Amino acid sequence: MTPAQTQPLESTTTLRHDWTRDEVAALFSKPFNDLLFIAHSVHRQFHDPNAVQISTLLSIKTGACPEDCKYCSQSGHYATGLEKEKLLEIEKVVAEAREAQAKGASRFCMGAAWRSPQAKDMPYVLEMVRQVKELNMETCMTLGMLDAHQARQLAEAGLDYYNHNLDTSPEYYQHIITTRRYQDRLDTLENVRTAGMKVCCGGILGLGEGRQDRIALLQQLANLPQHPESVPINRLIKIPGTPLAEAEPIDSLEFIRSIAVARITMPQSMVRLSAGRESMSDEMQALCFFAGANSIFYGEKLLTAGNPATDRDRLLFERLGLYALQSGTMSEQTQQNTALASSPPLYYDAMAVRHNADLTA
Ligand code: SAM
Ligand code: DTB
Ligand code: SF4
Repeated sequence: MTPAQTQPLESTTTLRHDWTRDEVAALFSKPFNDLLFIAHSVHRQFHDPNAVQISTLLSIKTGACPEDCKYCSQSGHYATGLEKEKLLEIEKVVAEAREAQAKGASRFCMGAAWRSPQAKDMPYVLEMVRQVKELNMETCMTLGMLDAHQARQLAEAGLDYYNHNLDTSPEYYQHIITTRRYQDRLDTLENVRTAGMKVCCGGILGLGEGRQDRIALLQQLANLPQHPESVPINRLIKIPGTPLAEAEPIDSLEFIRSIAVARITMPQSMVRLSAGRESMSDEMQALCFFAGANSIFYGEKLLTAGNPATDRDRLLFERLGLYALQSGTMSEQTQQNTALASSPPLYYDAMAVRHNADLTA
């Protein structure tokens, strides 16, 4: 069955960029079953519900970061015991990309612990992009803030995605990071867009924020001039030595709700169940996929922290009947499904949704 045939909603979704906080809050407040039903219906309308895009991460420059993000193992402000590493050699990065591709990753994401790249680093990272592209993999980088020139350089080298997260609400941001402003993040996102790259932008949950901050984060993301193609939702991995080492974990159902709201407000985007899967049960991950997550990081290490064993992920995919999207198929699928979707806005009425569901039974 195609996604269009299985979706129970009569009307379909248009992309909106004018979400109010009250509207996002109303989604969060829905009964869990209603919220998940709506999110899953939207998901089927735009995506193959059993396809998951797989990315693999590599830290290309580790630790000693001048920024003070309170969650991060790599910040030079905290004693986390992390071993620092200079910018890796290009050959080493390409070898890692080749290995990730052999294991099924369609995208290779390279992360550097910088506030922003320096001019002397650019030729190396540009060459990394060119050589990983030659493997016929999608490329993503996260190097901190970019000015317009750096963004153009990366785009010209062929970089597909740039990851730069808003992390939390504008109001809570200063409690988490003091060395830059929310507006700095928005400026980099604009430079990335203007240069023509795809945007990967999301946040972390479990920083001690309240629901109002999760609402505001998702509202910010959904109201960007264009939705990020990729929306990573990270669950805080508590790093000893950081100020958030003892943070109260976010409730699992609240995390799943957040995935569902991301799916509803950014229907066409890939929502990535990002850091923190190691601490999630298979059942919780299954609910995240049902709620609209359709991308993961695969491989036993993220940048510095752990990720589920590849055997566990393979088994999970098998048990859930999920399969890995091949490079390129995601955008084709999204385009196809977008073409299937017509213009009337989705009417978020749980009773109407139930009624329509009955009609398709
Ligand atoms: N330095 C770059 C920057 O800040 O944009 C990129 C690297 S940073 C590690 C990328 C993202 O990873 C952060 O924005 C944050 O959302 C996530 N992250 C970092 N440490 C994390 C942790 N301990 N748990 C969960 N997510 C984390
Ligand atoms: C994102 O949102 N999550 C990834 C990726 N973008 C770069 C990074 C997760 C990092 C988790 C902590 C670590 O490995 O140090
Ligand atoms: Fe540096 Fe990025 Fe970590 Fe912040 S999240 S300390 S900018 S590596």
